[in-house]
Amino acid sequence: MKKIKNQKPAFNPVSASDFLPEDELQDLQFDRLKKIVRRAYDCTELYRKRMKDEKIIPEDLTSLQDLKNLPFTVKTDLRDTYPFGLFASPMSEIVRLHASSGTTGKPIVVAYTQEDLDVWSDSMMRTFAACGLHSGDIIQNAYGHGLFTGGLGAHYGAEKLGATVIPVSGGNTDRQLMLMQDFGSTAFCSTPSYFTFMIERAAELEIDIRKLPLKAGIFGAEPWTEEMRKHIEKASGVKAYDIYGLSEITGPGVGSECEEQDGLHIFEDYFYPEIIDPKTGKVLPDGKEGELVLTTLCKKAMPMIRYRTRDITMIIPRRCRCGRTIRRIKRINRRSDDMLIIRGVNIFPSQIESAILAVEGTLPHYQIVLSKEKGLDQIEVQVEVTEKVFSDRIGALEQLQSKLMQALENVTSIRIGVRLVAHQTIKRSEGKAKRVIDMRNQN
Ligand code: DLL
Repeated sequence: MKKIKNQKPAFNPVSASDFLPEDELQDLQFDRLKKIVRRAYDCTELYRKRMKDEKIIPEDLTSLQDLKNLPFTVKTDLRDTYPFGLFASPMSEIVRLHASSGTTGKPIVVAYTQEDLDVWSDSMMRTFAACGLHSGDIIQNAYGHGLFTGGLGAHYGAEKLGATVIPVSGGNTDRQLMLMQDFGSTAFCSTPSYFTFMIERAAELEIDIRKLPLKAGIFGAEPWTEEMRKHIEKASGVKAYDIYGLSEITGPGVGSECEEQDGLHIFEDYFYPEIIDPKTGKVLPDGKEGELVLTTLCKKAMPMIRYRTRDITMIIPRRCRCGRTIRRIKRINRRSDDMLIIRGVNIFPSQIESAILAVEGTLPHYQIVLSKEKGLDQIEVQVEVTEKVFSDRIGALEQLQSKLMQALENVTSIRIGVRLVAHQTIKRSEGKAKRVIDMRNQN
C-alpha cells in the first residue's frame, strides 16, 4: 500500500470551552441551568409535577449550588413515560430518535432536535481532539450504527473534527482488519472488549497491528480496567483512550480522557456533574466516591435534570496537566447495580478483571458464572489462557489455576472457583461484552 503521510491539521479543533476560566464556566453553566430547568418545567409534565410536589419553581434557583434541591430523574421515569412522555419539544422539531435496548421489556427512547445534534457533534469532536486526533486522521468507527448511540454519535463528531470517518459498524472482523490495512486507519472506535478480539484475530491472520498506522483506540460503552488498558496497549501498540457516555444524556461524548490518560474530562459546559451518596442522595464533595448524577444544560428535546446514572466514580479534585479547566471523573469500573453479592460478600466484576489480567498467562477473555448448589450461591470464573500454557505440562496449568484463585481471594476475600479454558472458548462480542452469566434462577 502506498503510504499517505498525514498532513498538518487544517485547523486546531481543540475547543475554547475546554479551557474557560472557572468563574466564566460557572456563569455559563448557571445561565444554561436556569433556562433548561424553566424549559423542563414548562414543557414536561413529569418535571413540573415533581417540582410542584417539592414546592419548587424554576425561579428558586439562585445559584448552581441550588441544583441540589431539585428532584432526581431515574431510569424508570423513562420507562414509565415510554415512548415520548419526557419530550420537551414538539415532534416537528425532533429530528432523531435513539433507543437503548436494556435487558428486558421496552427500550428507553431518547430524542434530539437539530440543535441537540449540533451539541452532541461538538462534544464528540472535543472527545476526538482530546484523544489527540485532528483533520487528516482516518477514524474507523466500529461502534454500532443504528438505535445504539455509539455509531452515529462518533460519526458526526469525527466529521466535525474534519477527520475521515469510515462508518464500518461492529462485526466482520476480517473485513475490519482488511480496511484497517488498506485505508491506513489511524484511530479505531469500539468497545474495548471488541478490540481485544481484533487483536487476537489479527495475530491469527499474521497481521502486526504495530506495523500499521493505527495510533489511537477510542474505547468505551462498557466498564474496563487499567489492566485491560495495559494489555491492549502492549499487544497492539495503540494508545487506548477511555470515553464515557450514556443514551439518556446524549450518547458518547459526555466525558473523555485526554492525552494524559488520567481521568475523563466531563464536557461540563453541556453536562453538569454531581456526585451523590447513592443511599442518602446527598451531594458529596469533589474527591469522594459516589454515584454520578448528570444534568443536561443544553438539551432541548429531552432535558435530563439530575439524572442518576448508577455509575460509580468521583470528581478528581485537581486540575489536569493538559490545561483543560473542565473537571475530570475517575474511570468508571462499576455501577451501583452490577454488584454481585456472593455468600454475603460484595464483589464487582471489575475487581475480578483486574485480578486475573495481572496474572501472566491469562487472556483478556473471561466470564463470571453464577449458579446455585443446595441453595447456596456459587461463583466460578472461566478464563482463557494462552495456547502455550494450555499445551504445557498439567503442572503448569494447575499452578496458574492456584495463582488465579489466590489473586481472586486477595481482592474479594472469598474462595472463587477458577476454570481455565482453551483459547476461543468464550463467546466474543461485537459490542458490549457479557461478563456475568447468572444461572441462579434456572433449575
Ligand atoms: O454506551 C454510549 C457510549 C457509546 C459510550 C460509545 C461510549 C462509547 P448506553 O448504551 O446507554 O450508552 O450505556 C451507558 O454504559 O451508564 C455506563 O454504565 C456504561 N459505560 C459507557 N461508557 C463507559 C466507560 C453508551 N467508558 C452505560 N466506562 C453507562 C465504563 C461505561 N462504563
